[in-house]
Amino acid sequence: MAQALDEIKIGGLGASRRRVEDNRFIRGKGNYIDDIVLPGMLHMEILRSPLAHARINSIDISKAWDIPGVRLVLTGEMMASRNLAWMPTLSYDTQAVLATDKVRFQGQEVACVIADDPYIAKDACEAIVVDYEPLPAIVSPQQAVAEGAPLIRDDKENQHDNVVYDWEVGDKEGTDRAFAAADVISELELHYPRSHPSPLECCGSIADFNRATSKLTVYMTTQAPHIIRAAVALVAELPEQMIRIISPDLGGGFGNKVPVYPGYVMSILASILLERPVKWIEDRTGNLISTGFARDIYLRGEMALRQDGKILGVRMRTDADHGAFFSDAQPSKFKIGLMHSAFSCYDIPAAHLTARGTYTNKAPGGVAYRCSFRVTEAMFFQERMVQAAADDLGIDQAEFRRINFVRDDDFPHRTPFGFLTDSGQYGKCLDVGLEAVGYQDFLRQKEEAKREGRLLGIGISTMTEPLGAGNSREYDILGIKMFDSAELRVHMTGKALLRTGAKTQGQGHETTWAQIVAHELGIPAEDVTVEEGDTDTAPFGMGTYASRSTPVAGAAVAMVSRKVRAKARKLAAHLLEVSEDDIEWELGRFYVRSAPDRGVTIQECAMAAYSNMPDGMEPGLENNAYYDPPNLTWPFACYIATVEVDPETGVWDVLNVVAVDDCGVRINPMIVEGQIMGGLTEAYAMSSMQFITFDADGNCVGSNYMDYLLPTAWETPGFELHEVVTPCPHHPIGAKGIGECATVGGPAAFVNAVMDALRDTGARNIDMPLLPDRVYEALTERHDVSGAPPVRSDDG
Ligand code: MCN
Ligand code: CUN
Repeated sequence: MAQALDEIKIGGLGASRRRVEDNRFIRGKGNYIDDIVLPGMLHMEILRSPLAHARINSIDISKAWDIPGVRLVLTGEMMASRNLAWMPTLSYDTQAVLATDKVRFQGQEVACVIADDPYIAKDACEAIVVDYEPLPAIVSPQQAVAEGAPLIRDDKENQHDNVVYDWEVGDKEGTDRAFAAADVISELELHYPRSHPSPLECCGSIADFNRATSKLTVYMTTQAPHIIRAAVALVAELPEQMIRIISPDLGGGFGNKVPVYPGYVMSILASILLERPVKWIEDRTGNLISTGFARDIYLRGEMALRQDGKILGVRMRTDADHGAFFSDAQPSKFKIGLMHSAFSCYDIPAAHLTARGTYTNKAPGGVAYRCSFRVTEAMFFQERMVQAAADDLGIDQAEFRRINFVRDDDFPHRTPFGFLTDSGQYGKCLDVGLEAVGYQDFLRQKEEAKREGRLLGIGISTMTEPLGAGNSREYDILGIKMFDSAELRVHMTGKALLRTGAKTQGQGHETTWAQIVAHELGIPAEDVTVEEGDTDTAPFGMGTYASRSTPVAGAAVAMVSRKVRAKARKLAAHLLEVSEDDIEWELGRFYVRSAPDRGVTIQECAMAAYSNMPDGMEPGLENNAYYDPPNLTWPFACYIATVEVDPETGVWDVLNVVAVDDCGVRINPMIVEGQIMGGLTEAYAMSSMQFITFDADGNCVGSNYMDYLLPTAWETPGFELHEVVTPCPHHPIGAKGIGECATVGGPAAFVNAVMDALRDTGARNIDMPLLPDRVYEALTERHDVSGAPPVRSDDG
């Protein structure tokens, strides 16, 4: 009798299958944007502004034109004559493609040169003479709204101040009542510093316009090729079928490759004008100073507490610095992304959030860097406020969380800001973490250490976060609803080709999507090729960010596989000469219910689809599926860090990190663990070393890897991983997103741990990054250390 297939052996759900894409990556055979060389290709270089805020009096490009090998020099004025000096952003604002009137941040694009090689283009950029008239620079939200602040966006007709938006959500009266009834009010002010996703591969594009066919092909480092195609079609008024966006192998994205950058636009325009392929590759400094940054937001948080530990209400007031243009990619309904997902794992009767965004003389951005629309900031603020509140009440921090968690039988649960969570086991998740870290033991060790003058601390961060936009009812970008798609083609030999509208940047989709097909159809994962990123071949999709691929495109993969299975069942009935109703399915095989030995494999059905289909049946075995999820997915986690702070220097060492994640059913446990470890590494980086700051003139400090620090394996602590599994109730295979969880929840664990070690000093907060000198200052001067680290002016 035939044996059902072993799902793990065929690389189905739960198999820690090795990543198939790594085969080419570790051999140096990846195909990144800079690997692509087209016949007759020219090279583009961008001249960037050295000043943060200045009027442009004139730009003299004559010397640049004189350099042999220069093919084209573009300035804002020339763009303006084609109505292309400004482009719309994904948040209904405008952004300068090349500056015309003013420069508004250091690193802004002022001109570009297209030449035979990149060196000539660079030399020609240096030969361009720009006459700037410097203006005072604004480098913080506080300065932006101060009396007499210069108006940054004087290009916009109805903009009379530097405020981008003022937004509120929640129940104001209810929250006021909660505060009136509180025994204790806990307050905390925090800053989440500006940081940068900094993928190892910078951004770039190669535009190739063919006048003879009218086809525009653009190779581009983008996480969302179909959105780019739509944007090009709408902005440049080109027919959509004549635009092909190809996102080749990406050397990481981390959110940096969601926005539309001027470099992309200029390479497209240059290729149209010159009728030659034009390549633009950003250098590291260009990437760090001009492309989508993250965070840069201040919080004033208040919590209304009852003496017994119950949270009655929460007030949050955020002040976000959006830079010179509001270019976030985020659902259009929510002005500050999903900041209001804060406190979703806690049962809080009333909450209110007001959020203000301001323009400053810094690069635009705000919601990139493993964040899922500001969820990173939301969870950091939440967990810092939770620790402060527990301290204020004198309640153990684990116990305080337990008191306030939404209980397992309380789902579906309406969160304080109106989301609907559908499942969770937060208490269990915390318990697994406490057990793993040896909580009670550590508290004893901490007391003993204190007697020896040593400072130990433990930090906990628990959270649930919304991943996977949409559903299309609530989530759209520029009016385009958020759903996703998959297309599956089973060849006659039973091998298959799967395409989705997502775009992997290193997450391993080529490996994991094949595993979903293996689970649904019993076709071994190694027999399924996965392709993404080419708009001419991939079905429409909204791209990969907000850890939406598994929740949305991954669900579409399961659904399309089921459609294919439904047709295969008809073929099986035909081959077995029984009614479809008499057919049963087990992994990889249909059989006759009354005679289980009589069966056909999925591969035999595939062959029949091309060679022996029943009369009247359409040949072939392929289908597509569009999936609009009923809700977001709500993974949750508990991260715990223990640290020792050196009282002599402020240096802190991580002793132990425990992570307990619940992302529902894990498709590939090894890939999930890789995502968590990568996320924790970033969390450690942000809490300990990583930030971008600006001096009073708007000069960016953090424009290279000497100033902007990426932790290597040497600095990074080890991580101990555990799991809880609560399948997502509405996802076809019970999976939830995981791509950002550890980056989102991790930073608060580290900061809470250091603040716990410093508890006796009376300091309540040190803003990130917790550089040793800041920790030392808090220790010795016994006060908070707030705001972005100041720029040192040792030289002058
Ligand atoms: N996975 C799984 N089981 C689950 C959930 C996920 O096996 N229950 C697998 C997925 O199939 C996928 C990976 O884990 O291979 C991540 O899945 P998911 O959580 O769906 O996230 P996305 O694929 O949508 O990736 C986006 C997310 C984001 S938004 C950022 S930012 C980020 C991140 O992924 N950027 C990354 N992780 C990154 N990892 C790498 N290597 N490079 C980036 O640029
Ligand atoms: Cu916000 S970084 Mo990821 O969502 O691409």
